[in-house]
Amino acid sequence: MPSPSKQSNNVITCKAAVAWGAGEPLVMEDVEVSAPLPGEIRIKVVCTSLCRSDISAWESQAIFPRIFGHEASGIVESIGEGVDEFKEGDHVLTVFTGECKTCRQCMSGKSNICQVLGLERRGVMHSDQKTRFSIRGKPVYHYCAVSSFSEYTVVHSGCAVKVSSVAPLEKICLLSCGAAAGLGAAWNVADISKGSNVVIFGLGTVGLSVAQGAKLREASKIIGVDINPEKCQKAKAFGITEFINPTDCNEPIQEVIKRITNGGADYSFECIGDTGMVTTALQSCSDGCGMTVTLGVPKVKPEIAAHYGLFLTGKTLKGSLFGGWKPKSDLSSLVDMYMKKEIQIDELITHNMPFEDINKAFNLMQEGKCLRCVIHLPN
Ligand code: COD
Ligand code: ZN
Repeated sequence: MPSPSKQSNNVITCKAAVAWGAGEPLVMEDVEVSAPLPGEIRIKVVCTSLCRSDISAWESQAIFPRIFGHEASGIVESIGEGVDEFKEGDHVLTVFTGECKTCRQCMSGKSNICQVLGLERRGVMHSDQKTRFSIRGKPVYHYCAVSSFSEYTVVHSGCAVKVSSVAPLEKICLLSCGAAAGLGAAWNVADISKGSNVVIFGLGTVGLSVAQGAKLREASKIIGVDINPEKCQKAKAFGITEFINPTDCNEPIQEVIKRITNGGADYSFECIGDTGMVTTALQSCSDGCGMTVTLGVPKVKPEIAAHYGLFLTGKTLKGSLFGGWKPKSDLSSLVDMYMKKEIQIDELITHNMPFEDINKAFNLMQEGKCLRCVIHLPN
């Protein structure tokens, strides 16, 4: 691929993998990336991993043309006016739910959902509802205000975190979404206690990271549920003590769980993105104190059906986004934990591939043949 070019107005023209329509293979295009506006930075993307929610949005949403990708690492290339926390050359992780540090939610110790830079769903930048990408002058939309399937991207400075320059960017990109979301759901949202019983529905990167979090909290039973039998072996390495494939069971999965946990799990986690499974997860946890945590982003049927009796008996249903982490405040310490080998990430990476092969990563994930594919952008 030819190298990116910079014009006098500081616009960069570079390669990006553009989605032109729902479910259509991405196309490598020459895209103009504007200079960062005040409060923004432009990042040279180094690595980006493919997350299930990129696939779900690509299959089901209507905003096109669009540049997906929201789990990424990179190097700051240029800085917009008024940004003093970054300098050119800083190593960063992008974050799909930002932190302005000044709004009511950011000031609260109880929430990580920023009122200014929270999840952006319309495909534009938070500040002016416009895009920073174009092809021959026509706008190309963003995804989650990150859009890392591009050699360069522009993000709000509140949607990037400076990390240690010695941390391997080809690994820590996973902490920008999936791995951190799972660990945080176990630690911050559920706050799993030692000796408890945990059940995890869906053993992708997110579910396995919940398992790792549960293992590090010394949960006694960590039950993994997945319809893909190939997940069993990997699951053990992440702390799963029992693997159940619902297709092998002669009774509803919640009954199996209740039996092996003597009445229900203390914590259940929905990591599939299927709202029907949220109900099953609630039914699988214990009366009185059982808690279900949702991590999945559903592709279809967003409504949850649950009999009120489930709550009458004292169960809790808790939502989570990005594992409750405040990204700007918390993420660099997760990188440091990885560097000290306190958490595992490498084992979640099943494939590495060059940028031009990005559609292969989409195929692998659709076919359930990978955990994380790390896509390496050109140097
Ligand atoms: N029963 C059991 N297991 C199932 C079933 C089923 N009916 N259906 C699918 N599964 C399994 C699959 O075999 C697979 O192993 C697993 O569920 C899902 O794993 P992946 O690899 O497809 O997905 P992950 O782990 O990358 O993503 C997980 C979520 C589906 C939870 C996804 O919604 C997500 O990434 N959420 C958290 C991140 C987030 O908040 N993103 C928001 C940014 S927009
Ligand atoms: Zn905020």
